[in-house]
Amino acid sequence: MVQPPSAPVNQPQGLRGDYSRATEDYTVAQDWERYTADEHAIWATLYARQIALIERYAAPEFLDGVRALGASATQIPRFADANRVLQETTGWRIVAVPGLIPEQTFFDHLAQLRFPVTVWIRRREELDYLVEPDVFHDFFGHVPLLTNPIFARFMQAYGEAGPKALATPGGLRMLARLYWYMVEFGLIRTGAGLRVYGAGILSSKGETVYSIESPEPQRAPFDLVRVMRTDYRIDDFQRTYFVLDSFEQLFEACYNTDFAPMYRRYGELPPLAADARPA
Ligand code: HBI
Ligand code: FE
Repeated sequence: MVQPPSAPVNQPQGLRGDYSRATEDYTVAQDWERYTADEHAIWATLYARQIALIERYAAPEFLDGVRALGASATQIPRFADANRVLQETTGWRIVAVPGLIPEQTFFDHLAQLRFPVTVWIRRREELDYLVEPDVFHDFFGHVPLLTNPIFARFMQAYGEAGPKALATPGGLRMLARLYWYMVEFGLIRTGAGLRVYGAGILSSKGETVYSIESPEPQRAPFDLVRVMRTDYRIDDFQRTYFVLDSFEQLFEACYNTDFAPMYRRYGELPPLAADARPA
């Protein structure tokens, strides 16, 4: 998700792609009253589809977060309500943004315990597939785990890693792969079997089932260097999912590692293929 924020959007509607009101840190007011009945109905459709799946497929920490947030099944959530829950659990909050924002700003928000959530919602014709984040992806997919102290701490450390990545050739690409595979498309092993925690999967009906049930994709144990070297698909289900043993494993691997030597060693090499199987 690294398009320039000013990229024109095909079909402007409401606040979609409207950066004109954004402040210096790219935040806007959520302006909840502006959502139409049809937009709330789209939320309700998406929410009902995913709620029916997550009990079976999502990680217990994600389900705990969904319960703690107590978001409405029928209306787009008010960010202020989620913020009361987040403040009490991990001290995070969400801020409203018009869409993708520049990397540096994105990293800075995370480092400051602010998660940017896109304000607009997709159209009915786009229920199953969207290239850019909307409020359903950002809120339903990302916000629940921000109630988990270890995962939230990892997200902060991720934001703090931004400046060094931006300053090193190939660094941003490598750091972005960590986000892609471990925040958007991560799986985790539990006592009850493999579960999903990645936001890109859990906001997609098709990939929630595919990532766990399909014999096609590779499911590889988490390996920091391999993750940061592996190319990814943005237009199809993933060829490889990386599997955590615990969120502590992710936090420890990242918090205790200086990424700079990795950037220097691998940053300018071609990536490993998305479906690469190590020799
Ligand atoms: N902006 N709103 C938003 N959401 C993202 O997930 C996002 C972004 N800007 C940059 C970005 N992601 C990526 O470059 C990072 O994940 C590396
Ligand atoms: Fe996302």
